[in-house]
Amino acid sequence: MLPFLVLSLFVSGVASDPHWQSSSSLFQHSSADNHHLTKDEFAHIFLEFDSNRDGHVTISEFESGWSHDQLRDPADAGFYFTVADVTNDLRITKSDMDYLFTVMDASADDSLSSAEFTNGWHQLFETGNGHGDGDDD
Ligand SMILES: [Ca+2]
Ligand SMILES: [Ca+2]
Repeated sequence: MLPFLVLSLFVSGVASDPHWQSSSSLFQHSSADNHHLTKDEFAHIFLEFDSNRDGHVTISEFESGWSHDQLRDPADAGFYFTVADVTNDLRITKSDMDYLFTVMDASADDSLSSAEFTNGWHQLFETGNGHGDGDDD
């Protein structure tokens, strides 16, 4: 009985790995060659939450994907979503992802190095300063 319980906890809780916990592990997880992140690989970070596969991530998809991982703080979901939803239309679409990618791609060569990604991620999600237009009310 107990081994089964432990196993099912493991499968439900740990199977989706906590890679959003750190930007460098997120980079390693997402980059095929471990050196660069293409625009598609970057988009895939967000599209992992797109449970109905329609190409954009709604807040409810994001929140349910997020809370799947017990190691993430559920209170962070809304914050991350708000930062990623650059266009403020309550869905993370290709335009949002392209914008975030372009902001992070300091050398403008259409790929993100590990440094560009971790710096950009830190700027966006760890300082809470993703929207630079001062349009808070
Ligand atoms: Ca969707
Ligand atoms: Ca959006």
